[in-house]
Amino acid sequence: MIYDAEFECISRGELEILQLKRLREVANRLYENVPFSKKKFDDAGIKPDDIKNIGDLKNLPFTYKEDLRDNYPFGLFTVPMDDIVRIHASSGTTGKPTVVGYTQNDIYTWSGLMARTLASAGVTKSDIIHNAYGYGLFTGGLGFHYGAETLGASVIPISGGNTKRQIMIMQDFGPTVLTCTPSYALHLSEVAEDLGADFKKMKLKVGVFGAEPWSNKMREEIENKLNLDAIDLYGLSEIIGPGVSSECIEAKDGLHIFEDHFIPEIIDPDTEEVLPYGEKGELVFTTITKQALPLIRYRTKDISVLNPEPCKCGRTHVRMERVSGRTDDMLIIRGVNVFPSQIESVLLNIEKVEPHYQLIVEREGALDILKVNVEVNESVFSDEIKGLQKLEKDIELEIKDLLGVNVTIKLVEPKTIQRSEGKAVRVIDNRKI
Ligand code: DLL
Repeated sequence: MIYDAEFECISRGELEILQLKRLREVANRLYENVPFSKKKFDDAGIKPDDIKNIGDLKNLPFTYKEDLRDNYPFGLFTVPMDDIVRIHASSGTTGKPTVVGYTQNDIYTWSGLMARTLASAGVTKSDIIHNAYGYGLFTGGLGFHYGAETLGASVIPISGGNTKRQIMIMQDFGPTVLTCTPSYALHLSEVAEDLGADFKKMKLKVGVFGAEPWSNKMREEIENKLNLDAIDLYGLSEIIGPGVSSECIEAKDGLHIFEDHFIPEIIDPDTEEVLPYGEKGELVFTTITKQALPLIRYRTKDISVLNPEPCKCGRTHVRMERVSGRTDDMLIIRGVNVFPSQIESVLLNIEKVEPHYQLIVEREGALDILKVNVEVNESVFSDEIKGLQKLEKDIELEIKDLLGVNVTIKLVEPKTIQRSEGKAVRVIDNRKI
């Protein structure tokens, strides 16, 4: 079903006119309300009124995650705090999160886009949605929740965790739609198996999965194990949260980007040059309807390809291929974004450990496990085993407190972590997805 045919099936010509009008409004809004953005425009020698056609977008300055960090927490908001009704956040490259804000109107926009996303997965108001994305600062839980209500579906706000109880609720309440990360979907299937619960006897027909990379192979596995159609959706907090792009159930072949709200570009991350459709590069988005925190040419660091071919579902918006990787070293562990540099900064604050460490990511069953091997100095290593175990637990707690992620710390002998002559290999990712 197409939720918003007027905009989702708009002709390319009309779309460009709409995008240009909205882009000019956003550029003016930033220029007039955010000193940081005005300076960026001035430094680039450009004024919002210089935007005469949509091709002029490429002359505007980029926005980076660091810009949000440098203006932490609310410095890039274009409206006074009185007009902000919601705040979310995701991990940044340092200990500080990236903070995003929404006006009431932004919440309407976002809810509409999430209703669109659900509709493109074939969900209707008759469905019951088991929403196992985390509720809280993460945009997943509340993003889906509001979208489900806007569509008129019934939503079970189960959030993440307590998996056995989730299986019971799925059996008893009969949800027809499952929303969670793809790895959690697989975990649910394992726990169900242990409990002797059978997905073939449940009513689930579709799952809307995203927030972390996954592959078509993993899609097949999920579809077989959970007995449903699995749909990919993509988004990031800075741009709005989930609801930036979504697959359609008709084709399941690329994610339609909601171009009446976000203008995508693919660039070469090194030269920063815009690449033509069909070439692989870094995704860059410009938000053209958001009020509180509009961003121009935001560098996502996600790697994808844009496909302008018409789709059999009738939507005219370009499709992006599944995100195939990132240009930086960000890891996503059970939906939580983790940068090796964050782990490093915790370790470096602990006296007894050396600055030599390695992160090992594994998938045990369906769950991501992050192990950290850390060298300690000779005197610590010759301590009693009890002391070493306590230190391991202390570091684990510290990381959990600061970054919200569970890790397993293993203290290792001095000089056992391989030294490298070039870039240190800090991360070994053994997950096969
Ligand atoms: O993960 C928003 C979201 C919530 C998307 C629920 C989908 C479902 P952040 O926490 O800011 O926001 O993380 C954004 O996650 O830059 C990608 O690297 C990655 N990501 C999100 N969706 C996908 C996907 C949410 N479908 C970062 N495939 C992004 C691959 C994804 N990676």
